[in-house]
Amino acid sequence: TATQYLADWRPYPFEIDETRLEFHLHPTATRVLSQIDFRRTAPGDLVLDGAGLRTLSLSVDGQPIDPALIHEADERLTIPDLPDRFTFSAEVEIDPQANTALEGLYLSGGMFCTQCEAQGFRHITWYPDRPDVMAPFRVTIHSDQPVLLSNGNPVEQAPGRAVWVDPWKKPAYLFALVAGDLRAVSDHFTTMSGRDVALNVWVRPGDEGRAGYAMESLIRSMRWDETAYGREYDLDVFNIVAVDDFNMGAMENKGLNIFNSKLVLATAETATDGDYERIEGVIGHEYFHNWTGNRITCRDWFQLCLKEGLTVFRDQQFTSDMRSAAVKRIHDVQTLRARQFREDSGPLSHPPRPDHYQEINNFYTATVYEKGAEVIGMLKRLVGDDGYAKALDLYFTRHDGQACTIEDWIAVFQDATGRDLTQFKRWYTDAGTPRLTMTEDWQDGTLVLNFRQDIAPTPGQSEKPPRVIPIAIGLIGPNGDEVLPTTVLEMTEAQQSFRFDGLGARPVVSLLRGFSAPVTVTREITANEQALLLAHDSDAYARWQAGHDLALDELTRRATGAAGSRALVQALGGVLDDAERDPAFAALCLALPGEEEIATTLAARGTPPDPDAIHAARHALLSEIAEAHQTAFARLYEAMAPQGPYRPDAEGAARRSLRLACLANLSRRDGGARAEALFASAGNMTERQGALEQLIALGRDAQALADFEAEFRDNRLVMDKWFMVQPLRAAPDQAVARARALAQRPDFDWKNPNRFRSLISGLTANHAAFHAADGSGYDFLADWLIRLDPVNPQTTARMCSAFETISRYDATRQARAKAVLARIAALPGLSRNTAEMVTRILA
Ligand code: B3K
Ligand code: ZN
Repeated sequence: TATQYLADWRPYPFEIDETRLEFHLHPTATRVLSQIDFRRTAPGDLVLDGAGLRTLSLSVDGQPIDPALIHEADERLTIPDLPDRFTFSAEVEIDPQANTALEGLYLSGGMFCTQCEAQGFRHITWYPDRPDVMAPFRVTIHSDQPVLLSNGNPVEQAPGRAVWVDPWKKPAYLFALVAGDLRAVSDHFTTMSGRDVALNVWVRPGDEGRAGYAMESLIRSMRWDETAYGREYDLDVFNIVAVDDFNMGAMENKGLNIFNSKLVLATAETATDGDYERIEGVIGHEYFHNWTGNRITCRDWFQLCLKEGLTVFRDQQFTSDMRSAAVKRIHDVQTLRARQFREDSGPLSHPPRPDHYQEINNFYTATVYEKGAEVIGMLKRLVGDDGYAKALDLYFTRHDGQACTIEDWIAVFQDATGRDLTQFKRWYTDAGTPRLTMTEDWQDGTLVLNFRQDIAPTPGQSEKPPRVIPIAIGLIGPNGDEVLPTTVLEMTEAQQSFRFDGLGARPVVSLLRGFSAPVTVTREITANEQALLLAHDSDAYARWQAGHDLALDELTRRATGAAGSRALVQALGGVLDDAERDPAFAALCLALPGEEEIATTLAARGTPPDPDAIHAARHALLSEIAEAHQTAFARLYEAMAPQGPYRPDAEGAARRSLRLACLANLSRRDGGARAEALFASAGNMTERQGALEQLIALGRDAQALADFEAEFRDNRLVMDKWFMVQPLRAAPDQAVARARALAQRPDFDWKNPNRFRSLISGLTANHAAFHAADGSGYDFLADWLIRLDPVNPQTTARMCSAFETISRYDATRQARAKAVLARIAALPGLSRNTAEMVTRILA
């Protein structure tokens, strides 16, 4: 399979004045008629993409085109010798029902829907399926389905027929069409310039009562983008559709966002606090794409982080404004470390802007998304809030209607602020997570901080020149007072020192406040100093990080056979005393680093992690904590009981998170009595799922699981949770057997991506179970990847990343994992998606 290179990008030699599409929908034989008005801008052939199309006719200005110009293997149609202006027409037939890959036009529960990013449109008709070819679209849909939707504004609606016109130029990946028996939850929004926009969230009949939160989130998103970025919506209608079969979370198609139903449907009884927060965040994310992605799009797919990094950054800002900024930052850092640092330290490491790929769908990664957002956060820290605002205004005015590159993005910051960002650009082009090492010299009231940055080689990149790293620090005196407020040090060299004079007593450095750069930190610090920061740091992230580091040190020592200390147990006592003042913070501190993170930390220090020892060490430490603080846990469990009806806001979620953290500790001693009581009495899914997870961990789950199933049998999204928590929370030596048994059930509808991911990722997230020494976890995953690949390559390939850490482990585990990967690699007809992932992991 051919590798695509950034260096090979060439401008398309035509522009499109209008694209007209006519769909005659049929489950197995949909006909698509297209007329595309091309205008030449440079010499060259017309090259169109098409995949899996039954081509019925092709013509240019009414003259038939020889079908021999189609090159099936390349999925291309090349027409030479065309005039400067012409209309290309095609008629093709496609089979939505056979489309299990869920790319292009497909059926979900009898409803027609589309997913075109990145290259799905070529499965619909012949087209320049590349993001730098933008056009206004006119779409006519013929179908007996009651609701017919496409992008833009509706211009004709009659039974059996609808016409939609999208006046805004867009690339094909933003095209969408939906036809089905749908019901709308409707509202409207008046924009900052006074235009009225009709808003609809479309769901299946019966789900109307579950779409209210999505609608509220949409309205909050529209208002926020006006106040925070001055961005106004630009069509008469904004539609969101919930579909059950979807490879990803959601898609920002112009004026017609299509969502995985799990990111739309929520009630207190069926959705957790985490679900609500994600719904709000993803509704925001897709809405914000209207400006960062749609009005200004990407020139080519190598630039994916131009829209994704920026839009993640914007949705993070939105969530911090809607909820708690401190909690949001800590959550984001946890996700970045768990997913992106992991990716960056293994065979799949790549820069936020990669320069080659085989299958672009394999690059919708934590690096492109989450690291892409961190890079923007650093840029904002370096140029300041005003500089950032100026640069963004310039970006929107200069590039509206264009398909852009990371170079364009950096240029607006340089032009708006006058700052040279040549070195900064390495954050986009270089892979790898810098390791920042700090040592301290203290003498006569002067503190010198010496920093060194090291970046390990990554696949294809051995040279790693130093990057500019904004290091936010503060200094805390021995009595806990802040002696230096937050100061950003700009590190530009491989080694650099910074000096602070006139200090009274030796302070403790609060390092990397707010997680000011995506780096790992190595420093010498005592448990007492960590405890001081945990108790007194004015920066919430740094305070949490101090406790987290204390816990990680304790856990890694114990997991490698060293004796335990009481430092963490004692420090948590202080956290618990203060817990009622900030329940969310206390809950975050009580959630000790997970087994995966302990493994990562050990591996980074050159010790192959032993999954069983890690599990045992963590279990033992949790039991000590549970015992030492049982009175506080019991008190707080009662104090955090619900005060009135469930509300999915940050305050309520904070109380519930602390309550569930207390429950986890209490369950270690009460045999599950409280968890059973809570499971039976709780009126919301957050507490019910939390209680169920404890019962599974204790092996006392039979009744609760049966009750849960009886109650929610007909609710797919809730049953997904049921499938996920069992392999996730089961004891490691039972989880694989359990997952195998669950996979035999008739309701394990494995072709549905949500159901597949629930069960399979439930297991792969159970670290000691997935990495079982006998290889049973690896075998289980491989068996299912092999089964899913011919059906849905995209979802299969994504889940291969469970293997990205194998080289950390001992020789036996490595050999077992490599053997199953080789088994996958050898399959005849393996998809390009999965083949690329397996090859990279084995390289
Ligand atoms: N842009 C889409 C992702 C499309 C995935 C293609 N495999 C969702 C988002 O990031 O908003
Ligand atoms: Zn996005």
